[in-house]
Amino acid sequence: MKYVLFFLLCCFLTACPNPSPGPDPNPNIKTYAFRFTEVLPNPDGRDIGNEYAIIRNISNDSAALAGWYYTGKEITHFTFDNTAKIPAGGELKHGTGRTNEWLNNTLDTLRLYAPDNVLVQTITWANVGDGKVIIP
Ligand SMILES: [Ca+2]
Repeated sequence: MKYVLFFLLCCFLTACPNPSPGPDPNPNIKTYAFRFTEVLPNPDGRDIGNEYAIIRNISNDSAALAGWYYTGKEITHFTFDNTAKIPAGGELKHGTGRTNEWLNNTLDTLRLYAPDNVLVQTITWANVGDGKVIIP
């Protein structure tokens, strides 16, 4: 009986996963410069013209936003054509001048893609209250 228990214990220890953290599942994603850092889908008062998303250069170098794009429920595809470089840590407030509602209040998902079509970030919200800022 002791040998059976010892055998089972060895099998259990062998089958246990390694407790140390494994490699990042997608280490390349860290090399992409931009992320949404703040989204206001449902501003107080009128939504049109007041919704916004802030996109930040999180890298250590200036980077061009041109070619980056995002998708959402209300806007199927928007490509940034800003050719000016954004400095490291710099931000762009996007969307405040839009003439239509482009961020759904009840359920939406923004997906940010790099110019090489890699999905870099996904932000989802539901039933967001008036004036509530989403910080991913
Ligand atoms: Ca809205």
